[in-house]
Amino acid sequence: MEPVLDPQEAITIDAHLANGHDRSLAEDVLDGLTRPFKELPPKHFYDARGAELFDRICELPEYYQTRTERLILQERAGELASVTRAAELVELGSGTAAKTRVLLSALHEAGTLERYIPLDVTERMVRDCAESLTAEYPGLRVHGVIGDFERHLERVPDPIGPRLVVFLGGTIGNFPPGSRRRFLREIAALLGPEDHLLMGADLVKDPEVLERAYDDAQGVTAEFNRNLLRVLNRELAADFDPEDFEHVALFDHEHEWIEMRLRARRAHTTTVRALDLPVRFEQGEEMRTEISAKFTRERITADLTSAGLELTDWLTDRDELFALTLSRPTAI
Ligand code: SAH
Ligand code: AVI
Repeated sequence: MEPVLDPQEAITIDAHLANGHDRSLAEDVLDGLTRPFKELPPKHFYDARGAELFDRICELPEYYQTRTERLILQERAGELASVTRAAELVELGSGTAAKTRVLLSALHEAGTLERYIPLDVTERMVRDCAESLTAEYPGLRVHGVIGDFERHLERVPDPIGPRLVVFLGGTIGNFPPGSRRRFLREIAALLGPEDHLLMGADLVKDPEVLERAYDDAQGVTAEFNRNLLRVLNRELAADFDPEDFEHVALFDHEHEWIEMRLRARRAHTTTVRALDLPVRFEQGEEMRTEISAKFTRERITADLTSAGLELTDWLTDRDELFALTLSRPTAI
């Protein structure tokens, strides 16, 4: 018999954002919009509307990443469950945990899974996911962490047994190379000698395929990009007209990453009233809103090694569009 847990016992939620997140948005805007080349970090895309638009992106024919990663997980989840024997799964940037269910089911069937720890900046997603997963997996405890994975990793609760940390979707590609390695070191600090990290990485491929994935025919990614301006309007009383900006997605061959930008259609000045900050845009001026790095096996292995992690398995699809890396702390 599965143990039956009272929903109140099964779910714990820790919230670490409160006003802190607003402060980080204000700091990022003050820093990023006063630079000669304007830039904002991608974590601010994900308010309720941004999260919904991201879900729609995942269903787009051009956005091969989600379905490919899901397929790899479906093919290999049983094996991952028996190798890791994880009692808990910690997920960074968990979102709706749609693909995670494949892993949770395999660990549940293997009889090792006790706890799931989703960590995400979007409060609603952490709460909804805790409720649905405790209903779907009898006996599972969910300890949700509403937080910023760049600031709150030390708030992940202490382990209760073998741990599997997962970082899916290729979100590691949204870090520039230097911070990527620093972040991987911080993730490594969550792992004991028997624990594992499973991380998704989008692979280098035909630039046309990549650019289409970030500039889809229906314009969903364009709307996701422009949603950032709506976040600034709401949170910081800015007066952007999103229609003043055009969505740009291009592959940077030198760095092997996609850049998303917003290009001003006309010269104008907006005001971020909460910061008393006028921001001037010239016609055609571009603001960078995201990088999404594409990897080779060599590059991701080098990043993991520099963080004290050794690659133990490389899981990919037949066309090598996407890969999942399984790694663990390097034995000393
Ligand atoms: N893991 C899911 C979602 C990927 S989208 C998937 O593979 O489909 C990126 C997710 O990371 C979003 O849910 C977003 O809210 C979250 N996120 C982005 N930046 C974050 C940050 N700095 N800290 C915590 N979560 C973040
Ligand atoms: C979350 N992250 C991995 C996505 C990506 O592909 O870099 C975000 C995204 N941006 C545009 N489309 C999807």
